[in-house]
Amino acid sequence: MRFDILTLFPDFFPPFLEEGVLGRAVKKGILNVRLTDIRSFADGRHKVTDDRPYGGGNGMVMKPGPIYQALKSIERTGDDVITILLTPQGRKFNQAVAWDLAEKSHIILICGRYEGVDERIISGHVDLELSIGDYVLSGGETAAMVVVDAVGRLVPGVLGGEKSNTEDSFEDGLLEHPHFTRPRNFMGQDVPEILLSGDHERIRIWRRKESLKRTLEKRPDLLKDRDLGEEDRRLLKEIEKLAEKG
Ligand code: 9D3
Repeated sequence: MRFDILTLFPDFFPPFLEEGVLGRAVKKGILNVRLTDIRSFADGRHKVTDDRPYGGGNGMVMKPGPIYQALKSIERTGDDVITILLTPQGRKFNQAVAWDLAEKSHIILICGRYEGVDERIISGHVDLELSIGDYVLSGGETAAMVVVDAVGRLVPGVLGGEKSNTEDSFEDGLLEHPHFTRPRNFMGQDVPEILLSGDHERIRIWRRKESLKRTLEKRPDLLKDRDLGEEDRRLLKEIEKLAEKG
């Protein structure tokens, strides 16, 4: 899969693209990420990329010209190309959107800065606007990293030896059970006995129950409107009984 990132801050990205799971996928060539400095497409000696808003008001707006020229410079590979603008006004990014984007062969990400980009870029050259959540960032760069991370790891081969995507908590729609590793006793706290028992079926059920318990406690929204299997319904009843007793 190919990503093109259009940004005024290309230097943010290389460290993030060199480490961990993503770094390995980039080295192997499964992910191809290119950076385009929007400023290099600005005119004149000063390479101005922003300007005052028509109609007045605070803040600056990203000029359409440099972004348009930067987009034009990108060779569109494959027939499944999508151009995305990272903006607070966008559709909220989540795992379902990530799976949709994982189908694309080529994703072009435009990182907004300042108050935003000239509307004519959005109406004429953007297929999708994405936000990563309801909080204020300084620009689209960190959001673009989130999208590359979440989508990139869904591309076959990227996770390699590590656990498969379907084992991930958000794939299952529940929060994960607690994890423990050595030592058996840490600062007076023991690892739950059952995890040392070697009884894989009982461990599986215990983990599933912990998963449901946590989800009910911390993210009840994830359980709403969800069709649970027979085992999950039984475990939830046990959890509710336990809660009643206090
Ligand atoms: C202080 C300016 N804000 C007025 C209420 C508007 C605003 C404009 C531009 C707020 C943030 C930004 C920069 N943010 C992004 O470009 C951005 C973003 C975000 O802020 N939150 C969540 N997702 C994203 S994606 C891009």
